[in-house]
Amino acid sequence: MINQALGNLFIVAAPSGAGKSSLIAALLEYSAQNKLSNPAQLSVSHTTRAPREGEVNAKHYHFTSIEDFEALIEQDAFYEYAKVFGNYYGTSKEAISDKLSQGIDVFLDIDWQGARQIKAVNPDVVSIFILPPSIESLRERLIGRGKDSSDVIDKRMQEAVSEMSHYKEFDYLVVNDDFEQALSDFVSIVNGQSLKANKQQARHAELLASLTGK
Ligand SMILES: Nc1nc2c(ncn2[C@@H]2O[C@H](COP(=O)(O)OP(=O)(O)OP(=O)(O)O)[C@@H](O)[C@H]2O)c(=O)[nH]1
Ligand SMILES: [Mg+2]
Repeated sequence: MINQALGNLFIVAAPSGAGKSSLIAALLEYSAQNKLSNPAQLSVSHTTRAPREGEVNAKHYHFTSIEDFEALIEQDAFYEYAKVFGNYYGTSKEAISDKLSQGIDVFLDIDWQGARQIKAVNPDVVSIFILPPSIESLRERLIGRGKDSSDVIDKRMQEAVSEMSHYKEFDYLVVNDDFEQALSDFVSIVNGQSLKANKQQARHAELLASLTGK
Protein backbone atom coordinates (compact mmCIF):
# COMPACT_ATOMS: atom_id res chain seq x y z
CA MET A 1 0.00 0.00 0.00
CA ILE A 2 1.28 3.43 -0.93
CA ASN A 3 1.69 5.95 1.90
CA GLN A 4 -0.58 8.84 0.99
CA ALA A 5 0.32 11.12 3.93
CA LEU A 6 -0.78 14.62 2.92
CA GLY A 7 -0.73 14.17 -0.83
CA ASN A 8 -3.72 12.81 -2.71
CA LEU A 9 -3.60 10.39 -5.60
CA PHE A 10 -5.92 11.20 -8.51
CA ILE A 11 -6.82 9.21 -11.59
CA VAL A 12 -8.05 11.23 -14.56
CA ALA A 13 -9.58 9.24 -17.41
CA ALA A 14 -11.61 10.19 -20.46
CA PRO A 15 -12.38 9.10 -23.98
CA SER A 16 -10.11 10.60 -26.67
CA GLY A 17 -11.28 14.09 -27.50
CA ALA A 18 -12.99 14.91 -24.20
CA GLY A 19 -10.34 17.53 -23.40
CA LYS A 20 -8.52 15.68 -20.65
CA SER A 21 -5.03 16.90 -21.57
CA SER A 22 -6.14 20.55 -21.69
CA LEU A 23 -7.86 20.26 -18.31
CA ILE A 24 -4.84 18.62 -16.70
CA ALA A 25 -2.53 21.24 -18.25
CA ALA A 26 -4.72 24.05 -16.86
CA LEU A 27 -4.74 22.42 -13.43
CA LEU A 28 -0.94 22.16 -13.42
CA GLU A 29 -0.79 25.83 -14.40
CA TYR A 30 -2.96 26.66 -11.35
CA SER A 31 -0.57 24.62 -9.26
CA ALA A 32 2.42 26.56 -10.63
CA GLN A 33 0.63 29.75 -9.50
CA ASN A 34 0.05 28.27 -6.01
CA LYS A 35 -3.71 28.38 -6.48
CA LEU A 36 -4.33 24.83 -5.24
CA SER A 37 -4.29 23.50 -1.68
CA ASN A 38 -1.40 21.15 -2.46
CA PRO A 39 1.26 21.30 -5.16
CA ALA A 40 0.29 19.09 -8.11
CA GLN A 41 2.36 16.92 -10.43
CA LEU A 42 1.51 14.67 -13.33
CA SER A 43 2.96 11.18 -13.12
CA VAL A 44 5.11 10.27 -16.14
CA SER A 45 4.10 6.84 -17.45
CA HIS A 46 6.16 4.28 -19.31
CA THR A 47 4.98 3.33 -22.80
CA THR A 48 6.09 1.16 -25.67
CA ARG A 49 4.44 3.38 -28.27
CA ALA A 50 6.77 5.45 -30.44
CA PRO A 51 7.30 9.09 -29.47
CA ARG A 52 5.32 11.58 -31.56
CA GLU A 53 6.88 14.69 -32.96
CA GLY A 54 7.62 17.09 -30.13
CA GLU A 55 7.37 14.50 -27.37
CA VAL A 56 10.31 14.43 -24.99
CA ASN A 57 11.52 11.30 -23.21
CA ALA A 58 11.03 11.40 -19.41
CA LYS A 59 8.78 14.45 -19.78
CA HIS A 60 5.78 13.17 -21.74
CA TYR A 61 6.53 9.47 -21.26
CA HIS A 62 9.41 7.19 -20.45
CA PHE A 63 9.64 5.66 -23.93
CA THR A 64 10.57 2.02 -23.44
CA SER A 65 11.16 -1.04 -25.65
CA ILE A 66 8.76 -3.98 -25.33
CA GLU A 67 11.61 -6.10 -23.88
CA ASP A 68 12.43 -3.52 -21.22
CA PHE A 69 8.75 -3.01 -20.40
CA GLU A 70 8.25 -6.75 -19.94
CA ALA A 71 11.36 -6.91 -17.75
CA LEU A 72 9.89 -4.15 -15.56
CA ILE A 73 6.65 -6.17 -15.30
CA GLU A 74 8.72 -9.17 -14.13
CA GLN A 75 10.44 -6.99 -11.54
CA ASP A 76 7.04 -5.87 -10.22
CA ALA A 77 8.02 -2.27 -10.91
CA PHE A 78 4.52 -1.18 -11.99
CA TYR A 79 1.71 0.04 -9.82
CA GLU A 80 -0.56 -0.72 -12.78
CA TYR A 81 -0.12 -1.36 -16.47
CA ALA A 82 -2.35 -2.13 -19.43
CA LYS A 83 -2.39 -2.50 -23.18
CA VAL A 84 -4.09 0.50 -24.76
CA PHE A 85 -4.53 0.61 -28.56
CA GLY A 86 -1.98 -2.22 -28.92
CA ASN A 87 0.83 -0.65 -26.84
CA TYR A 88 1.85 -1.14 -23.25
CA TYR A 89 1.36 1.76 -20.84
CA GLY A 90 2.20 1.66 -17.15
CA THR A 91 2.65 3.70 -13.99
CA SER A 92 5.83 2.81 -12.13
CA LYS A 93 5.68 2.66 -8.33
CA GLU A 94 8.63 5.04 -8.30
CA ALA A 95 6.60 7.69 -10.14
CA ILE A 96 4.29 8.31 -7.20
CA SER A 97 5.24 7.06 -3.76
CA ASP A 98 7.84 9.71 -2.79
CA LYS A 99 5.72 12.57 -4.07
CA LEU A 100 2.65 11.65 -2.02
CA SER A 101 4.67 11.43 1.16
CA GLN A 102 6.01 14.93 0.42
CA GLY A 103 2.45 16.27 0.32
CA ILE A 104 2.26 16.57 -3.45
CA ASP A 105 -0.98 15.68 -5.24
CA VAL A 106 -0.17 13.22 -8.01
CA PHE A 107 -2.30 12.92 -11.16
CA LEU A 108 -2.41 9.79 -13.26
CA ASP A 109 -3.57 10.24 -16.87
CA ILE A 110 -4.51 6.60 -17.45
CA ASP A 111 -7.28 4.52 -18.95
CA TRP A 112 -10.12 2.66 -17.21
CA GLN A 113 -8.13 -0.60 -17.03
CA GLY A 114 -5.37 1.08 -15.02
CA ALA A 115 -7.97 2.87 -12.89
CA ARG A 116 -9.56 -0.45 -11.99
CA GLN A 117 -6.20 -1.97 -10.94
CA ILE A 118 -5.30 0.96 -8.73
CA LYS A 119 -8.71 1.08 -7.05
CA ALA A 120 -8.38 -2.60 -6.20
CA VAL A 121 -5.21 -1.99 -4.16
CA ASN A 122 -5.75 1.60 -3.04
CA PRO A 123 -9.26 2.54 -1.89
CA ASP A 124 -8.05 6.09 -1.09
CA VAL A 125 -7.44 6.97 -4.72
CA VAL A 126 -9.82 9.58 -6.15
CA SER A 127 -10.94 8.89 -9.70
CA ILE A 128 -12.33 11.48 -12.09
CA PHE A 129 -13.88 10.83 -15.48
CA ILE A 130 -14.13 13.61 -18.05
CA LEU A 131 -17.05 13.44 -20.49
CA PRO A 132 -17.82 15.38 -23.66
CA PRO A 133 -21.16 17.25 -23.73
CA SER A 134 -22.46 15.14 -26.66
CA ILE A 135 -21.46 12.38 -29.04
CA GLU A 136 -21.45 14.91 -31.92
CA SER A 137 -19.02 17.21 -30.14
CA LEU A 138 -16.70 14.28 -29.50
CA ARG A 139 -16.71 13.43 -33.20
CA GLU A 140 -16.11 17.08 -34.11
CA ARG A 141 -13.15 17.27 -31.73
CA LEU A 142 -11.65 14.09 -33.15
CA ILE A 143 -12.09 15.37 -36.71
CA GLY A 144 -10.80 18.83 -35.76
CA ARG A 145 -7.56 17.78 -34.16
CA GLY A 146 -5.98 15.58 -36.82
CA LYS A 147 -5.86 14.55 -40.40
CA ASP A 148 -7.26 11.09 -39.66
CA SER A 149 -9.34 9.36 -42.34
CA SER A 150 -13.02 8.80 -41.63
CA ASP A 151 -12.30 5.06 -41.03
CA VAL A 152 -9.82 5.98 -38.31
CA ILE A 153 -12.27 8.49 -36.84
CA ASP A 154 -14.99 5.80 -36.79
CA LYS A 155 -12.66 3.42 -34.98
CA ARG A 156 -11.67 6.08 -32.44
CA MET A 157 -15.36 6.86 -31.90
CA GLN A 158 -16.04 3.18 -31.14
CA GLU A 159 -13.13 3.12 -28.71
CA ALA A 160 -14.40 6.32 -27.08
CA VAL A 161 -17.88 4.84 -26.60
CA SER A 162 -16.39 1.70 -25.08
CA GLU A 163 -14.19 3.80 -22.71
CA MET A 164 -17.23 5.89 -21.68
CA SER A 165 -19.21 2.77 -20.81
CA HIS A 166 -16.98 2.53 -17.70
CA TYR A 167 -18.13 5.86 -16.23
CA LYS A 168 -19.81 4.18 -13.24
CA GLU A 169 -16.45 2.94 -11.95
CA PHE A 170 -15.34 6.53 -11.22
CA ASP A 171 -15.91 8.69 -8.14
CA TYR A 172 -16.49 11.98 -10.00
CA LEU A 173 -17.82 12.89 -13.44
CA VAL A 174 -16.94 16.21 -15.07
CA VAL A 175 -18.76 17.24 -18.27
CA ASN A 176 -16.46 19.36 -20.41
CA ASP A 177 -18.92 21.60 -22.22
CA ASP A 178 -17.77 25.04 -21.09
CA PHE A 179 -14.02 24.68 -20.43
CA GLU A 180 -13.86 27.22 -17.58
CA GLN A 181 -16.77 25.51 -15.82
CA ALA A 182 -15.17 22.10 -16.24
CA LEU A 183 -11.88 23.44 -14.88
CA SER A 184 -13.64 24.96 -11.90
CA ASP A 185 -15.38 21.61 -11.22
CA PHE A 186 -12.05 19.81 -11.51
CA VAL A 187 -10.37 22.25 -9.08
CA SER A 188 -13.25 21.86 -6.59
CA ILE A 189 -12.82 18.09 -6.57
CA VAL A 190 -9.06 18.37 -6.14
CA ASN A 191 -9.12 20.99 -3.37
CA GLY A 192 -11.98 19.19 -1.62
CA GLN A 193 -9.79 16.16 -0.97
CA SER A 194 -7.30 18.27 0.98
CA LEU A 195 -10.08 19.45 3.32
CA LYS A 196 -11.00 15.95 4.44
CA ALA A 197 -10.67 15.53 8.19
CA ASN A 198 -7.82 13.03 8.04
CA LYS A 199 -5.74 15.36 5.83
CA GLN A 200 -6.59 18.42 7.94
CA GLN A 201 -5.71 16.56 11.14
CA ALA A 202 -2.24 15.86 9.80
CA ARG A 203 -1.82 19.40 8.46
CA HIS A 204 -3.13 21.20 11.55
CA ALA A 205 -1.91 18.87 14.29
CA GLU A 206 -0.60 21.74 16.44
CA LEU A 207 -3.72 23.86 16.06
CA LEU A 208 -5.98 20.94 16.93
CA ALA A 209 -3.86 20.11 19.97
CA SER A 210 -4.03 23.69 21.20
CA LEU A 211 -7.79 23.95 20.53
CA THR A 212 -8.65 20.75 22.33
CA GLY A 213 -5.96 20.78 25.00
CA LYS A 214 -4.76 17.34 23.88
N1 LIG B 1 -3.34 2.13 -17.88
C1 LIG B 1 -2.59 3.15 -18.30
N2 LIG B 1 -3.04 3.94 -19.30
C2 LIG B 1 -2.24 4.96 -19.68
C3 LIG B 1 -0.99 5.24 -19.07
N3 LIG B 1 -0.43 6.32 -19.68
C4 LIG B 1 -1.32 6.72 -20.61
N4 LIG B 1 -2.41 5.92 -20.63
C5 LIG B 1 -3.61 6.03 -21.49
O1 LIG B 1 -3.32 5.59 -22.79
C6 LIG B 1 -4.17 6.27 -23.73
C7 LIG B 1 -3.36 6.71 -24.94
O2 LIG B 1 -2.46 7.72 -24.57
P1 LIG B 1 -1.52 8.42 -25.66
O3 LIG B 1 -0.79 7.38 -26.43
O4 LIG B 1 -0.68 9.45 -24.99
O5 LIG B 1 -2.49 9.09 -26.71
P2 LIG B 1 -3.41 10.37 -26.53
O6 LIG B 1 -3.37 11.14 -27.79
O7 LIG B 1 -3.09 11.10 -25.27
O8 LIG B 1 -4.80 9.66 -26.44
P3 LIG B 1 -6.07 10.23 -25.73
O9 LIG B 1 -5.66 10.92 -24.48
O10 LIG B 1 -6.89 8.99 -25.51
O11 LIG B 1 -6.68 11.15 -26.72
C8 LIG B 1 -4.85 7.39 -22.95
O12 LIG B 1 -6.17 6.97 -22.62
C9 LIG B 1 -4.02 7.50 -21.69
O13 LIG B 1 -4.78 7.96 -20.58
C10 LIG B 1 -0.56 4.38 -18.00
O14 LIG B 1 0.50 4.53 -17.40
N5 LIG B 1 -1.39 3.36 -17.67
MG1 LIG C 1 -4.03 11.93 -23.69
